[in-house]
Order: sequence, then C-alpha cells, then structure tokens
Amino acid sequence: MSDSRPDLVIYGSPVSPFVRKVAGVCITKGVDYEVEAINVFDPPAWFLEISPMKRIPVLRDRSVAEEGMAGTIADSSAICAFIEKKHPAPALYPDDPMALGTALFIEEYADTALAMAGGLGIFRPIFFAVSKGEAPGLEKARDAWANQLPPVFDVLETRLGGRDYFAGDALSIADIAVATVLMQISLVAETPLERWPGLAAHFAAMQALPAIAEPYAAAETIIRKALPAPFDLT
Ligand SMILES: N[C@@H](CCC(=O)N[C@@H](CS)C(=O)NCC(=O)O)C(=O)O
Repeated sequence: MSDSRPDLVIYGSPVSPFVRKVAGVCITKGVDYEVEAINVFDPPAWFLEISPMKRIPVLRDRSVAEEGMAGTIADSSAICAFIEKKHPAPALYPDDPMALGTALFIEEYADTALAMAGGLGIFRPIFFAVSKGEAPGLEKARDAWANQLPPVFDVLETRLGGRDYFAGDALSIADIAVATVLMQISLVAETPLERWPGLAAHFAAMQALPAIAEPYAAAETIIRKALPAPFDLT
C-alpha cells in the first residue's frame, strides 16, 4: 500500500506566524504539508532534541527520516530556504543579488523588529491573558501600537517605496514574512494602516493570497474560541 502522507511535516501551531510563513511557502509552491501540533510551552522530550532553542516551527522531511534529528530543520528562515532548494518553482528568492539581499533583510526585519513589536507587544499581552481567563493587556498593547510599531511601519513603507513587492518585481519570501507577522496583530486587534498607504495596499494584496489567507484562517479558528473579536487599540 502506498504512503499518502506528505513528506513535509511542520511541527508547531498555525497560531505562530513563523509556522504560517512556512505554510505560505508550501502553498505558493504547491507542496503538500501537514502541521503536527506541538505546544511549545510544554513540549514533549523528543521535540527538544530537534529544537535546541525550544521554538516552533521545526520541519521534518519524512523522505529523509521519520524520527530523530535526521531529516529535521529548525527555524522558519532555514526551513523556507530548504523548501526553495527542494522545490524551486515558483522562485521565492530573487536571482538578482541585490534583490536577494533585500528579500533576506526584510524577512529578518519582519521576524525580529516587527515580530517583537507586534507579537510580543500586542499578540501575547492580549491572547495569553485572555486564554488564561485574565483581562487582556490592553495598556501594553496600546503602547506597542502607538509607540513601537510606527517606526517599524515607517521603515517598511520606505523600503516598499510604493511598489507591489519588497524585493524585485515578484512575490518573494520578504512579502510572505511581512504579511504573516502583520497578521499576528490582526488576530487580536484591528490594524488600521492609513498612515502607511503603500504598506496598507501591500497588506491587502497579500491577505487575498491563499498562501496567506489559508494558514491565517486556521489560526483564527483557534483564536476566536477565546477571543470573539479583535480589539480597537487606537
Ligand atoms: N526565528 C525563529 C522564531 C521562532 C519563534 O520565536 N517561535 C515562537 C512561537 S511564534 C516560539 O516558539 N516561542 C516559544 C517561546 O517563546 O518559548 C523562526 O523564525 O522560526
């Protein structure tokens, strides 16, 4: 009997923007994958061996190995680069050296500066509190929206420069990374971006892509059980 399971397993949860970034790359490339749930705050012992920094996502390629460290890669950026090499079309890393460097920088900026302000500043204080039955940390979230995010959005607006994509003239890992992390805010709060019209247009275009919308819908199903509607932080 043939094995109908996909080769690629993403360990984690669609609630993580980094899991959704990897899922978005798979969807864009038409590569089958499945998500195997891991609670990163209480992981099984075997997971720690494949995630030395105790983070999700970790990818397993079952065509390499079904268990243990072999066939696994930790960190969404490393995982996405692996998937690009294994499934080159459509390319999500530009050929042009400067466009490639730009894409990698924007991916890193989304995964660090944007994720710090949006994930740690807004998503966690709201969702972690609500899921424990506590009052949402709206003061901290409002401070992040008013003070931490605007300089990050300014950088993204400038780098985008009114174009459709962050790097080169096609969708790249940069666009997927920015959209998935921005949507971490949308899970718990409204995200009015009128002050950053280029970023707002880019965000709307990205939200219409199945690669962004489908993993987000999976996250939203989980989040809405504890939080029926996003908050207004303005
Ligand atoms: N740079 C890492 C970041 C991964 C990351 O921070 N994941 C979060 C979930 S969104 C996590 O595992 N957090 C666990 C913790 O904070 O203990 C990547 O891109 O994979």
